[in-house]
Amino acid sequence: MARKIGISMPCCYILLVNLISVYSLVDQGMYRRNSYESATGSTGSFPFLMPLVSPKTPDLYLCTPIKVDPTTTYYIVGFNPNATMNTAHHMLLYGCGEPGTTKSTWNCGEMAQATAEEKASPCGPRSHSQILYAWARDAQKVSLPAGVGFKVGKDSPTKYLVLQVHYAHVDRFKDGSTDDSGVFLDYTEKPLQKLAGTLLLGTDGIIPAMKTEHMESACEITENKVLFPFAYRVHTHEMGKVVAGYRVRSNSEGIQEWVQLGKRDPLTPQMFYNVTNTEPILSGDQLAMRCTIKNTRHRITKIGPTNEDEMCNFYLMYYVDHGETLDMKYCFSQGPPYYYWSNPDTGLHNIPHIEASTL
Ligand code: IYT
Ligand code: CU
Ligand code: CU
Repeated sequence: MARKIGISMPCCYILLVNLISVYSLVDQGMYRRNSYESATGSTGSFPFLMPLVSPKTPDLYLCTPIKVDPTTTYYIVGFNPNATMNTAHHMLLYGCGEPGTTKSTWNCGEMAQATAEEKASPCGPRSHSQILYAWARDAQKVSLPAGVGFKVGKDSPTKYLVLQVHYAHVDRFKDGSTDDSGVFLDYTEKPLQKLAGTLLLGTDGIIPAMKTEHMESACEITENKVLFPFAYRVHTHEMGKVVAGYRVRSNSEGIQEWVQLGKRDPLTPQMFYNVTNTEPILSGDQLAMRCTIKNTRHRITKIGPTNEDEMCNFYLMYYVDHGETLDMKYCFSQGPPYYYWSNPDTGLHNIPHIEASTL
């Protein structure tokens, strides 16, 4: 059975055909070749919505995939959410090399790796994977800066897009009602010079019982590219207090200057927000991030996938004005008790003070 988008939204079926579904995904992982040809140079809005699902378990994370037409390169330039906080707690849009499963929908919670059976991550194991968009709390439409797009499809490692919707409250589905939460993707086939990318900074590590820990990572940009940062997103679990990201550059006196890129309470909606400083990031700069995590439990807490665990992430969205995005996609450290910015071998100094309010 084909996905229901085309049936429920006849207006948009052509767009679906244009953007994505020269192949359309069907239930048991089979692909059906669609006979429509896409017009070159076209621009449009593709409805990437849940296929009328009726979730019955509270706090379900549901994923649905689309295969991007592999014969065409597309540029996603904006995201127009179709969701309300009455139904969806959050949504994430992933770019994947392979989807987590071949089903039309699957359970893809963070605990997916922890528990077995019927669950899988948004992207396939060892597949290319990046977050392109995040929504929470009735967030409005977002557009990338003018002329900037995420490249997907033919000339990109992003071969699939996967939409994850977190259904927190499911009472309204008891009567069999269905949901089509999702996002309209504004796209163009006109080649764009400026390509968007995301870099994910994070840590592993352990937080001792009843202790406030600083989880830090830093990496040098060694590729000869100029990055224009424009948005950031933070992620922790419930014990996160603050997450901050910085660009670190040595001045002519050899003093490291730390410029803040973003800083947030991670318990506010974990969307992408504008960076606090849009100056370019250059080869030789370091990117650094710190999470302040307060463990109020009488036991240690580790970095891990479940709510019993913690995470420490800072996503930086940037564009390059020519050429490809960074080969470096991740910047992870071992975290506490091993890695701190202040370790002698990091080469970092002039480290920002920790505000008393977060101690
Ligand atoms: C261990 C950890 O920090 N996991 C994060 C970051 C992460 C994101 C992606 C790890 C991998 C990825 O492919 I994309 I490997 C994490 O799971 N973060 C959550 C989502 O589950 C992605 C988040 O909301 O940022
Ligand atoms: Cu959520
Ligand atoms: Cu997490």
